[in-house]
Amino acid sequence: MSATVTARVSTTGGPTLPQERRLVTEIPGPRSRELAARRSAAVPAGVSVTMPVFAAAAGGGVLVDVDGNSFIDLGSGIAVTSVGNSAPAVVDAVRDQVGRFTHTCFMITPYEGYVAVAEALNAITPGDHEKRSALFNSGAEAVENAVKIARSHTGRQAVAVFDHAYHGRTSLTMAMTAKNMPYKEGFGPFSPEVHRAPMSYPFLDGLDGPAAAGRAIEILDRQVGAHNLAALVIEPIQGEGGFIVPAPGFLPALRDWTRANGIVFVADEVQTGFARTGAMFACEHEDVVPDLIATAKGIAGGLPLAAVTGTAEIMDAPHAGGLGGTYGGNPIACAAALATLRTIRDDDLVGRARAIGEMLLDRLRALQATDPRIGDVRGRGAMVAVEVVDPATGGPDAATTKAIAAGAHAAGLIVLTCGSHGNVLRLLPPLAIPQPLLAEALDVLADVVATTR
Ligand code: PLZ
Repeated sequence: MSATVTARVSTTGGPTLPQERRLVTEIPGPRSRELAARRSAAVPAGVSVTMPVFAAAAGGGVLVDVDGNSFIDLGSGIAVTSVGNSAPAVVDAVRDQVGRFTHTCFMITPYEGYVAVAEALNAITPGDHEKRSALFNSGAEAVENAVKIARSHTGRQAVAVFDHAYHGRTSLTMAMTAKNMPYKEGFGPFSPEVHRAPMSYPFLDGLDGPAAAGRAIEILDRQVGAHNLAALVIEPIQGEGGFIVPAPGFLPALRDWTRANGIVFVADEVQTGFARTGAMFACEHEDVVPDLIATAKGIAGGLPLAAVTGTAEIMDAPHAGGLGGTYGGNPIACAAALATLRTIRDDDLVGRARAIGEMLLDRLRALQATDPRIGDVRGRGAMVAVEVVDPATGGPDAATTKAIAAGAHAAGLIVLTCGSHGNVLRLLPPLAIPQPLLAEALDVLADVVATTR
Protein backbone atom coordinates (compact mmCIF):
# COMPACT_ATOMS: atom_id res chain seq x y z
CA MET A 1 0.00 0.00 0.00
CA SER A 2 2.61 2.54 1.04
CA ALA A 3 4.75 1.52 -1.94
CA THR A 4 1.87 2.44 -4.25
CA VAL A 5 1.41 5.78 -2.54
CA THR A 6 5.13 6.57 -2.77
CA ALA A 7 5.15 5.64 -6.45
CA ARG A 8 2.22 7.95 -7.04
CA VAL A 9 4.01 10.88 -5.39
CA SER A 10 7.17 10.45 -7.37
CA THR A 11 5.89 9.45 -10.80
CA THR A 12 2.41 10.88 -11.32
CA GLY A 13 0.12 13.78 -10.58
CA GLY A 14 -3.07 13.55 -8.60
CA PRO A 15 -3.85 15.35 -5.37
CA THR A 16 -0.60 14.22 -3.74
CA LEU A 17 1.37 16.61 -5.93
CA PRO A 18 2.60 19.52 -3.74
CA GLN A 19 -0.13 22.16 -3.88
CA GLU A 20 2.02 25.19 -4.49
CA ARG A 21 2.91 27.85 -7.02
CA ARG A 22 6.61 27.47 -7.79
CA LEU A 23 8.59 29.14 -10.57
CA VAL A 24 12.11 27.75 -10.98
CA THR A 25 12.94 28.83 -14.56
CA GLU A 26 11.92 31.60 -16.91
CA ILE A 27 8.52 30.84 -18.49
CA PRO A 28 8.60 28.88 -20.74
CA GLY A 29 11.68 27.06 -19.47
CA PRO A 30 14.42 25.49 -21.60
CA ARG A 31 12.85 22.02 -21.81
CA SER A 32 9.47 23.50 -22.83
CA ARG A 33 11.20 25.65 -25.47
CA GLU A 34 12.90 22.56 -26.88
CA LEU A 35 9.56 20.74 -27.08
CA ALA A 36 7.90 23.82 -28.60
CA ALA A 37 10.44 23.72 -31.44
CA ARG A 38 9.68 20.04 -32.07
CA ARG A 39 5.99 20.83 -31.86
CA SER A 40 6.22 23.55 -34.53
CA ALA A 41 7.98 21.15 -36.89
CA ALA A 42 5.53 18.28 -36.30
CA VAL A 43 2.10 19.83 -35.58
CA PRO A 44 0.23 22.17 -37.94
CA ALA A 45 -0.05 25.87 -37.07
CA GLY A 46 -3.85 25.55 -37.05
CA VAL A 47 -3.65 23.73 -33.73
CA SER A 48 -2.54 26.62 -31.55
CA VAL A 49 -1.43 26.89 -27.93
CA THR A 50 -2.48 29.28 -25.15
CA MET A 51 0.51 28.75 -22.89
CA PRO A 52 3.67 27.14 -24.31
CA VAL A 53 4.63 25.17 -21.19
CA PHE A 54 4.61 21.40 -21.62
CA ALA A 55 2.86 19.41 -18.91
CA ALA A 56 4.64 16.73 -16.88
CA ALA A 57 2.12 16.10 -14.08
CA ALA A 58 -1.04 17.63 -12.67
CA GLY A 59 -3.42 17.16 -9.78
CA GLY A 60 -5.54 19.00 -7.24
CA GLY A 61 -5.09 22.64 -8.20
CA VAL A 62 -1.68 22.53 -9.88
CA LEU A 63 0.02 21.62 -13.13
CA VAL A 64 3.77 20.96 -13.13
CA ASP A 65 5.70 21.54 -16.33
CA VAL A 66 8.70 19.68 -17.76
CA ASP A 67 11.06 22.27 -16.25
CA GLY A 68 9.69 21.77 -12.73
CA ASN A 69 7.55 24.92 -12.59
CA SER A 70 4.28 24.45 -10.71
CA PHE A 71 1.34 26.51 -11.98
CA ILE A 72 -1.96 27.16 -10.23
CA ASP A 73 -4.59 25.76 -12.57
CA LEU A 74 -7.52 28.11 -13.17
CA GLY A 75 -8.54 26.45 -16.44
CA SER A 76 -9.10 22.72 -15.79
CA GLY A 77 -8.20 22.00 -19.43
CA ILE A 78 -11.31 24.07 -20.37
CA ALA A 79 -13.69 22.86 -17.63
CA VAL A 80 -12.76 19.18 -17.95
CA THR A 81 -10.81 18.14 -14.86
CA SER A 82 -13.41 19.40 -12.39
CA VAL A 83 -12.70 16.47 -10.02
CA GLY A 84 -9.00 17.26 -10.31
CA ASN A 85 -6.39 15.84 -12.65
CA SER A 86 -5.67 12.15 -12.09
CA ALA A 87 -8.29 12.06 -9.33
CA PRO A 88 -7.60 8.88 -7.30
CA ALA A 89 -11.00 7.26 -7.94
CA VAL A 90 -10.68 7.92 -11.66
CA VAL A 91 -7.14 6.55 -11.80
CA ASP A 92 -8.18 3.37 -9.97
CA ALA A 93 -11.25 2.83 -12.16
CA VAL A 94 -9.25 3.35 -15.35
CA ARG A 95 -6.45 1.02 -14.19
CA ASP A 96 -8.97 -1.68 -13.39
CA GLN A 97 -10.86 -1.38 -16.68
CA VAL A 98 -7.77 -1.11 -18.88
CA GLY A 99 -6.58 -4.47 -17.53
CA ARG A 100 -9.89 -6.18 -18.34
CA PHE A 101 -10.69 -4.92 -21.86
CA THR A 102 -9.98 -1.67 -23.68
CA HIS A 103 -12.60 -1.78 -26.44
CA THR A 104 -15.22 -3.97 -28.02
CA CYS A 105 -17.42 -1.34 -29.75
CA PHE A 106 -20.71 -1.07 -27.85
CA MET A 107 -22.61 -1.58 -31.12
CA ILE A 108 -20.90 -4.97 -31.63
CA THR A 109 -20.71 -6.52 -28.15
CA PRO A 110 -22.05 -4.31 -25.36
CA TYR A 111 -20.77 -3.99 -21.79
CA GLU A 112 -22.21 -2.92 -18.47
CA GLY A 113 -20.19 0.31 -18.04
CA TYR A 114 -22.00 2.06 -20.92
CA VAL A 115 -25.40 1.07 -19.52
CA ALA A 116 -24.40 2.18 -16.02
CA VAL A 117 -23.30 5.61 -17.31
CA ALA A 118 -26.59 5.97 -19.21
CA GLU A 119 -28.55 5.05 -16.07
CA ALA A 120 -26.57 7.54 -14.01
CA LEU A 121 -27.10 10.36 -16.54
CA ASN A 122 -30.81 9.57 -16.78
CA ALA A 123 -31.03 9.85 -13.00
CA ILE A 124 -29.02 13.05 -12.39
CA THR A 125 -30.16 15.24 -15.32
CA PRO A 126 -33.10 17.62 -14.73
CA GLY A 127 -36.61 16.12 -14.75
CA ASP A 128 -37.87 12.82 -13.35
CA HIS A 129 -39.50 11.62 -16.59
CA GLU A 130 -38.34 8.48 -18.41
CA LYS A 131 -35.07 9.15 -20.20
CA ARG A 132 -32.43 7.55 -22.42
CA SER A 133 -28.76 8.40 -22.97
CA ALA A 134 -26.47 7.74 -25.93
CA LEU A 135 -22.70 8.13 -25.57
CA PHE A 136 -20.21 9.77 -27.92
CA ASN A 137 -16.62 11.07 -27.87
CA SER A 138 -16.70 14.86 -27.88
CA GLY A 139 -18.95 17.78 -27.11
CA ALA A 140 -19.37 18.61 -30.78
CA GLU A 141 -20.40 15.04 -31.52
CA ALA A 142 -22.99 15.17 -28.72
CA VAL A 143 -24.48 18.45 -30.00
CA GLU A 144 -24.53 17.14 -33.55
CA ASN A 145 -26.32 13.96 -32.46
CA ALA A 146 -28.83 15.98 -30.43
CA VAL A 147 -29.75 17.80 -33.64
CA LYS A 148 -30.02 14.51 -35.55
CA ILE A 149 -32.33 13.12 -32.87
CA ALA A 150 -34.48 16.28 -32.82
CA ARG A 151 -34.81 16.22 -36.62
CA SER A 152 -35.75 12.56 -36.59
CA HIS A 153 -38.35 13.14 -33.86
CA THR A 154 -39.96 16.25 -35.37
CA GLY A 155 -39.56 15.57 -39.09
CA ARG A 156 -38.39 19.22 -39.30
CA GLN A 157 -34.99 20.58 -40.33
CA ALA A 158 -34.37 24.07 -38.98
CA VAL A 159 -32.21 24.68 -35.91
CA ALA A 160 -32.17 27.85 -33.80
CA VAL A 161 -28.95 28.98 -32.14
CA PHE A 162 -27.80 32.21 -30.50
CA ASP A 163 -25.36 35.07 -30.84
CA HIS A 164 -22.04 34.30 -29.10
CA ALA A 165 -22.83 30.56 -29.12
CA TYR A 166 -20.12 27.92 -29.23
CA HIS A 167 -21.13 24.38 -30.14
CA GLY A 168 -18.04 22.85 -31.77
CA ARG A 169 -15.80 22.60 -34.83
CA THR A 170 -17.44 19.86 -36.96
CA SER A 171 -19.28 20.90 -40.10
CA LEU A 172 -22.72 21.19 -38.47
CA THR A 173 -21.53 22.54 -35.09
CA MET A 174 -19.20 25.03 -36.80
CA ALA A 175 -22.29 26.43 -38.53
CA MET A 176 -23.96 26.61 -35.11
CA THR A 177 -20.97 28.41 -33.54
CA ALA A 178 -21.31 32.19 -33.83
CA LYS A 179 -17.74 33.49 -34.03
CA ASN A 180 -15.96 33.51 -37.36
CA MET A 181 -12.31 33.83 -36.22
CA PRO A 182 -10.77 31.40 -35.49
CA TYR A 183 -13.50 28.78 -35.79
CA LYS A 184 -15.04 29.27 -39.25
CA GLU A 185 -12.77 31.44 -41.40
CA GLY A 186 -12.04 29.64 -44.68
CA PHE A 187 -13.87 26.45 -43.65
CA GLY A 188 -17.23 26.98 -45.39
CA PRO A 189 -19.65 26.20 -46.91
CA PHE A 190 -21.66 25.90 -43.72
CA SER A 191 -24.45 23.48 -43.00
CA PRO A 192 -27.85 24.94 -43.99
CA GLU A 193 -30.94 25.49 -41.82
CA VAL A 194 -29.04 27.00 -38.90
CA HIS A 195 -30.70 30.25 -37.77
CA ARG A 196 -29.29 32.70 -35.26
CA ALA A 197 -31.23 34.72 -32.69
CA PRO A 198 -30.01 37.42 -30.28
CA MET A 199 -28.82 36.21 -26.87
CA SER A 200 -29.69 37.78 -23.54
CA TYR A 201 -26.51 39.68 -22.60
CA PRO A 202 -27.45 41.79 -19.56
CA PHE A 203 -24.17 43.75 -19.43
CA LEU A 204 -24.57 44.91 -23.03
CA ASP A 205 -28.31 44.95 -23.75
CA GLY A 206 -29.81 45.84 -20.36
CA LEU A 207 -32.94 43.82 -21.22
CA ASP A 208 -34.72 41.71 -18.64
CA GLY A 209 -35.11 37.99 -19.40
CA PRO A 210 -38.65 37.98 -20.78
CA ALA A 211 -37.91 41.01 -23.00
CA ALA A 212 -34.74 39.40 -24.37
CA ALA A 213 -36.64 36.14 -24.99
CA GLY A 214 -39.41 38.06 -26.75
CA ARG A 215 -36.83 39.68 -29.03
CA ALA A 216 -35.35 36.26 -29.95
CA ILE A 217 -38.74 34.60 -30.43
CA GLU A 218 -40.05 37.43 -32.62
CA ILE A 219 -37.07 37.02 -34.95
CA LEU A 220 -37.34 33.22 -35.10
CA ASP A 221 -41.12 33.40 -35.71
CA ARG A 222 -40.72 35.97 -38.47
CA GLN A 223 -37.57 34.70 -40.18
CA VAL A 224 -37.93 30.91 -39.78
CA GLY A 225 -41.41 30.03 -38.51
CA ALA A 226 -41.74 28.08 -35.28
CA HIS A 227 -43.36 25.15 -37.11
CA ASN A 228 -40.16 24.67 -39.17
CA LEU A 229 -37.86 24.40 -36.16
CA ALA A 230 -36.68 20.95 -35.10
CA ALA A 231 -34.57 22.23 -32.24
CA LEU A 232 -33.52 25.26 -30.26
CA VAL A 233 -29.97 24.72 -28.99
CA ILE A 234 -28.65 26.93 -26.21
CA GLU A 235 -25.87 27.01 -23.62
CA PRO A 236 -27.63 27.92 -20.35
CA ILE A 237 -24.52 29.95 -19.55
CA GLN A 238 -22.44 30.63 -22.63
CA GLY A 239 -18.84 29.44 -22.41
CA GLU A 240 -16.49 30.43 -25.24
CA GLY A 241 -18.80 33.36 -26.07
CA GLY A 242 -17.90 35.12 -22.82
CA PHE A 243 -19.41 33.37 -19.78
CA ILE A 244 -22.65 35.15 -20.52
CA VAL A 245 -25.30 34.48 -17.87
CA PRO A 246 -28.67 35.30 -19.44
CA ALA A 247 -31.06 37.56 -17.52
CA PRO A 248 -33.42 35.62 -15.20
CA GLY A 249 -36.51 34.47 -17.08
CA PHE A 250 -34.82 34.27 -20.49
CA LEU A 251 -34.35 30.49 -20.47
CA PRO A 252 -37.79 29.69 -18.97
CA ALA A 253 -39.52 31.88 -21.59
CA LEU A 254 -37.69 30.10 -24.41
CA ARG A 255 -38.51 26.75 -22.80
CA ASP A 256 -42.24 27.62 -22.71
CA TRP A 257 -42.18 28.76 -26.34
CA THR A 258 -40.45 25.58 -27.54
CA ARG A 259 -42.93 23.43 -25.62
CA ALA A 260 -45.90 25.31 -27.10
CA ASN A 261 -44.51 24.87 -30.62
CA GLY A 262 -43.23 21.28 -30.59
CA ILE A 263 -39.60 22.42 -30.83
CA VAL A 264 -37.01 20.22 -29.10
CA PHE A 265 -35.23 22.29 -26.43
CA VAL A 266 -31.57 21.21 -26.36
CA ALA A 267 -29.38 22.44 -23.50
CA ASP A 268 -25.71 22.40 -24.49
CA GLU A 269 -24.21 21.77 -21.04
CA VAL A 270 -20.86 20.64 -22.43
CA GLN A 271 -19.05 23.40 -20.49
CA THR A 272 -21.53 24.05 -17.67
CA GLY A 273 -22.35 20.46 -16.69
CA PHE A 274 -21.31 18.27 -13.76
CA ALA A 275 -21.24 20.63 -10.76
CA ARG A 276 -19.22 23.35 -12.51
CA THR A 277 -21.76 26.15 -11.92
CA GLY A 278 -22.75 25.17 -8.36
CA ALA A 279 -25.56 22.93 -9.56
CA MET A 280 -25.20 19.54 -11.21
CA PHE A 281 -26.46 21.21 -14.42
CA ALA A 282 -26.79 24.95 -15.09
CA CYS A 283 -30.43 24.58 -16.25
CA GLU A 284 -31.32 23.84 -12.63
CA HIS A 285 -30.61 27.45 -11.60
CA GLU A 286 -33.80 28.41 -13.42
CA ASP A 287 -35.72 25.16 -13.02
CA VAL A 288 -35.59 24.55 -16.75
CA VAL A 289 -36.07 20.93 -17.79
CA PRO A 290 -34.69 20.47 -21.30
CA ASP A 291 -35.94 17.84 -23.76
CA LEU A 292 -32.34 16.91 -24.57
CA ILE A 293 -29.09 17.75 -22.83
CA ALA A 294 -25.66 17.47 -24.45
CA THR A 295 -22.76 16.83 -22.09
CA ALA A 296 -19.00 16.13 -22.32
CA LYS A 297 -15.91 17.73 -20.70
CA GLY A 298 -16.40 17.30 -16.92
CA ILE A 299 -18.17 13.96 -17.31
CA ALA A 300 -15.13 11.68 -17.12
CA GLY A 301 -12.25 13.42 -15.31
CA GLY A 302 -10.28 13.99 -18.51
CA LEU A 303 -11.11 10.92 -20.56
CA PRO A 304 -12.94 11.63 -23.81
CA LEU A 305 -16.64 10.97 -23.35
CA ALA A 306 -19.84 12.80 -24.30
CA ALA A 307 -23.53 12.13 -24.08
CA VAL A 308 -26.99 13.08 -25.23
CA THR A 309 -29.59 12.50 -22.53
CA GLY A 310 -33.29 13.15 -22.90
CA THR A 311 -36.93 12.21 -22.98
CA ALA A 312 -37.32 8.56 -23.93
CA GLU A 313 -39.85 9.30 -26.65
CA ILE A 314 -37.56 11.79 -28.42
CA MET A 315 -34.39 9.76 -27.89
CA ASP A 316 -36.06 6.64 -29.30
CA ALA A 317 -37.12 8.40 -32.52
CA PRO A 318 -34.10 7.47 -34.69
CA HIS A 319 -34.29 4.01 -36.32
CA ALA A 320 -32.12 1.12 -35.08
CA GLY A 321 -28.55 1.72 -36.24
CA GLY A 322 -29.16 5.44 -36.79
CA LEU A 323 -26.91 6.51 -33.91
CA GLY A 324 -23.46 5.31 -32.92
CA GLY A 325 -19.75 5.40 -33.69
CA THR A 326 -16.76 3.12 -33.21
CA TYR A 327 -15.60 4.57 -29.90
CA GLY A 328 -18.75 6.17 -28.44
CA GLY A 329 -18.96 5.15 -24.79
CA ASN A 330 -15.52 3.54 -24.76
CA PRO A 331 -15.29 1.22 -21.71
CA ILE A 332 -12.29 3.04 -20.16
CA ALA A 333 -14.03 6.41 -20.52
CA CYS A 334 -17.20 4.90 -19.00
CA ALA A 335 -15.26 3.55 -16.00
CA ALA A 336 -13.74 7.01 -15.56
CA ALA A 337 -17.20 8.63 -15.79
CA LEU A 338 -18.67 6.38 -13.10
CA ALA A 339 -15.77 7.21 -10.80
CA THR A 340 -16.11 10.91 -11.63
CA LEU A 341 -19.84 10.97 -10.84
CA ARG A 342 -19.18 9.15 -7.55
CA THR A 343 -16.49 11.66 -6.64
CA ILE A 344 -18.75 14.62 -7.44
CA ARG A 345 -21.36 13.17 -5.08
CA ASP A 346 -19.05 11.93 -2.29
CA ASP A 347 -16.93 15.11 -2.17
CA ASP A 348 -20.00 17.40 -2.54
CA LEU A 349 -18.39 19.17 -5.49
CA VAL A 350 -21.65 21.02 -6.17
CA GLY A 351 -21.28 22.69 -2.76
CA ARG A 352 -17.58 23.21 -3.37
CA ALA A 353 -18.29 24.93 -6.70
CA ARG A 354 -20.68 27.31 -4.89
CA ALA A 355 -18.06 28.14 -2.27
CA ILE A 356 -15.44 28.74 -4.99
CA GLY A 357 -17.94 30.98 -6.81
CA GLU A 358 -18.56 33.13 -3.74
CA MET A 359 -14.84 33.55 -3.22
CA LEU A 360 -14.17 34.43 -6.87
CA LEU A 361 -17.09 36.86 -7.19
CA ASP A 362 -16.31 38.65 -3.89
CA ARG A 363 -12.69 39.14 -4.75
CA LEU A 364 -13.24 40.16 -8.38
CA ARG A 365 -16.06 42.56 -7.47
CA ALA A 366 -13.74 44.23 -4.96
CA LEU A 367 -11.24 44.61 -7.79
CA GLN A 368 -13.94 45.99 -10.08
CA ALA A 369 -14.76 48.70 -7.52
CA THR A 370 -11.23 50.08 -7.84
CA ASP A 371 -10.59 49.51 -11.54
CA PRO A 372 -12.80 51.06 -14.23
CA ARG A 373 -11.39 48.67 -16.83
CA ILE A 374 -13.33 45.84 -15.24
CA GLY A 375 -16.71 46.41 -16.84
CA ASP A 376 -18.46 43.32 -15.57
CA VAL A 377 -17.85 40.43 -13.18
CA ARG A 378 -20.21 37.51 -13.70
CA GLY A 379 -20.70 33.79 -13.55
CA ARG A 380 -22.02 31.03 -11.37
CA GLY A 381 -20.08 28.63 -9.19
CA ALA A 382 -16.59 27.90 -10.42
CA MET A 383 -17.32 29.47 -13.82
CA VAL A 384 -16.57 33.14 -13.37
CA ALA A 385 -15.32 35.84 -15.72
CA VAL A 386 -14.26 39.45 -15.92
CA GLU A 387 -15.19 41.52 -18.98
CA VAL A 388 -12.47 44.06 -19.71
CA VAL A 389 -13.46 47.38 -21.29
CA ASP A 390 -11.86 50.64 -22.31
CA PRO A 391 -13.08 53.05 -19.60
CA ALA A 392 -13.11 55.92 -22.10
CA THR A 393 -15.54 54.27 -24.51
CA GLY A 394 -17.02 51.35 -22.57
CA GLY A 395 -16.10 49.17 -25.57
CA PRO A 396 -14.27 45.82 -25.44
CA ASP A 397 -10.52 45.88 -24.74
CA ALA A 398 -8.99 42.67 -26.08
CA ALA A 399 -5.40 44.00 -25.90
CA THR A 400 -5.55 44.61 -22.14
CA THR A 401 -7.27 41.25 -21.61
CA LYS A 402 -4.48 39.53 -23.51
CA ALA A 403 -1.84 41.42 -21.55
CA ILE A 404 -3.45 40.44 -18.22
CA ALA A 405 -3.59 36.78 -19.30
CA ALA A 406 0.08 36.91 -20.37
CA GLY A 407 1.04 38.53 -17.06
CA ALA A 408 -0.86 35.83 -15.15
CA HIS A 409 0.89 33.08 -17.14
CA ALA A 410 4.30 34.59 -16.39
CA ALA A 411 3.36 34.76 -12.69
CA GLY A 412 2.46 31.08 -12.55
CA LEU A 413 -1.30 31.03 -13.17
CA ILE A 414 -3.08 29.13 -15.93
CA VAL A 415 -5.89 31.44 -17.04
CA LEU A 416 -7.94 31.50 -20.25
CA THR A 417 -9.70 34.20 -22.20
CA CYS A 418 -12.95 34.03 -24.16
CA GLY A 419 -15.68 36.27 -25.55
CA SER A 420 -16.79 37.26 -29.02
CA HIS A 421 -14.45 40.24 -28.77
CA GLY A 422 -11.66 38.40 -26.90
CA ASN A 423 -12.06 40.74 -23.91
CA VAL A 424 -13.19 38.27 -21.25
CA LEU A 425 -10.82 36.71 -18.73
CA ARG A 426 -12.34 33.48 -17.46
CA LEU A 427 -11.67 31.36 -14.40
CA LEU A 428 -12.52 27.65 -14.32
CA PRO A 429 -10.51 26.15 -11.45
CA PRO A 430 -10.70 22.44 -10.73
CA LEU A 431 -13.28 21.95 -7.97
CA ALA A 432 -10.52 19.98 -6.20
CA ILE A 433 -8.36 23.10 -5.79
CA PRO A 434 -7.36 23.68 -2.15
CA GLN A 435 -8.84 26.90 -0.75
CA PRO A 436 -5.48 28.53 0.24
CA LEU A 437 -4.12 27.93 -3.26
CA LEU A 438 -7.16 29.62 -4.80
CA ALA A 439 -6.72 32.55 -2.40
CA GLU A 440 -3.08 32.85 -3.50
CA ALA A 441 -4.12 32.74 -7.15
CA LEU A 442 -6.54 35.62 -6.58
CA ASP A 443 -3.83 37.69 -4.83
CA VAL A 444 -1.48 37.10 -7.76
CA LEU A 445 -4.20 37.92 -10.28
CA ALA A 446 -5.08 41.17 -8.47
CA ASP A 447 -1.39 42.19 -8.62
CA VAL A 448 -1.17 41.31 -12.30
CA VAL A 449 -4.31 43.33 -13.12
CA ALA A 450 -3.04 46.33 -11.12
CA THR A 451 0.34 46.32 -12.85
CA THR A 452 -0.94 45.71 -16.40
CA ARG A 453 -1.45 48.96 -18.28
N1 PLZ B 1 -20.36 23.05 -26.60
C1 PLZ B 1 -20.70 24.71 -24.84
O1 PLZ B 1 -17.87 24.71 -24.62
C2 PLZ B 1 -16.12 23.06 -26.20
C3 PLZ B 1 -13.63 24.52 -27.21
C4 PLZ B 1 -12.18 24.69 -27.34
P1 PLZ B 1 -15.63 19.43 -27.89
N2 PLZ B 1 -15.49 24.24 -25.69
C5 PLZ B 1 -14.05 24.33 -25.81
C6 PLZ B 1 -11.76 24.86 -28.77
O2 PLZ B 1 -11.25 25.93 -29.11
O3 PLZ B 1 -11.93 23.92 -29.56
C7 PLZ B 1 -17.61 23.04 -26.32
C8 PLZ B 1 -18.43 23.88 -25.52
C9 PLZ B 1 -19.82 23.84 -25.68
C10 PLZ B 1 -19.62 22.23 -27.36
C11 PLZ B 1 -18.23 22.20 -27.24
C12 PLZ B 1 -17.46 21.24 -28.10
O4 PLZ B 1 -16.89 20.27 -27.33
O5 PLZ B 1 -15.46 18.33 -26.88
O6 PLZ B 1 -14.47 20.39 -27.96
O7 PLZ B 1 -16.04 18.92 -29.23
